[in-house]
Amino acid sequence: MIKMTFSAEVADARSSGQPIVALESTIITHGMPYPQNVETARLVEQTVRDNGAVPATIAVLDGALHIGLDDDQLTKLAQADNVAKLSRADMAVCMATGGTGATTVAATMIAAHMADIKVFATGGIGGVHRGAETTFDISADLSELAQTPVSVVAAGAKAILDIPKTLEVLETNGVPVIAYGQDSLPAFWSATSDIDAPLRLDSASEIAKAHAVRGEMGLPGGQLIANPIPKADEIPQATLRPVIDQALNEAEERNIQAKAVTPFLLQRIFELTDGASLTANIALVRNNAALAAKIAAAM
Ligand code: PSU
Ligand code: MN
Repeated sequence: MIKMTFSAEVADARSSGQPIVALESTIITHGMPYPQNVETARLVEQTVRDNGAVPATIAVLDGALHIGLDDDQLTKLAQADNVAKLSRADMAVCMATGGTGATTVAATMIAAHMADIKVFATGGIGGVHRGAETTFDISADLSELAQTPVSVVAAGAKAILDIPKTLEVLETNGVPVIAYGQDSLPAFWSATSDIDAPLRLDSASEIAKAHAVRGEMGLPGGQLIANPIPKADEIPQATLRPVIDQALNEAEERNIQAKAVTPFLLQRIFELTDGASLTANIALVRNNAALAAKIAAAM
């Protein structure tokens, strides 16, 4: 029933036992404008290769679950309008009806696990939105981390979110949040925040080992690896704070809801920073891809 299609590169890596890193596609369709989205997707794939692993960008195309996209498929997806944003709740319906959709962190984790891929790189995970006490807007990415055994390398949760509440939900659900190489929890566009990460590890091999130990213990779920954006590429928190506040106010005034919230905020912050947020976003995704490749190789 399920149609799972591997790219030639990924099929080859599977048969020869090379390390593979999963990559999501919502960041392409809903997280960045064209043509930077497809340029970034290609750069991120190349970064994975340069660091010793094979990239598998995941999406649903005409009902088939693709593990690895060729350049033509990547370009088409990046240019398409009205691509669905798929999470755990809507992935199966999309596949059953022959639809096309981009996978969020949650959906990419599900697909990666189906394809036996243990490491996944993205920009920033979804989390608890500010005002969640009235909207109940909590990303399905968090519950996915609690149940699907994939290690996700991200630059923390996106700074548009309520970070303390996001950490609380992750803790309640038993998700290890591991800062890489520093005590402070990275804040997406900024390398540090004023919150310490619950855990810290300093090498890819330790992260790989922790993933394996969880598996041996029979614990469900994955790990969130919070990898700071390189200092040279960061936008300091103080610069971003008023921009994020303005974007959040506009979202409220325009009554932006549900799946549209994150894409709206990212687009407004891109405009309000004259593109600087996108430049930082590209740098942090590449940095995450490099670390994910090293973790996958260490496994
Ligand atoms: N990382 C980025 N840009 C993005 C995303 C992650 O740098 O656009 C996407 C991921 O697909 C993540 C989604 O799962 O944003 C979160 O959406 P929501 O807040 O609606 O759960
Ligand atoms: Mn949401």
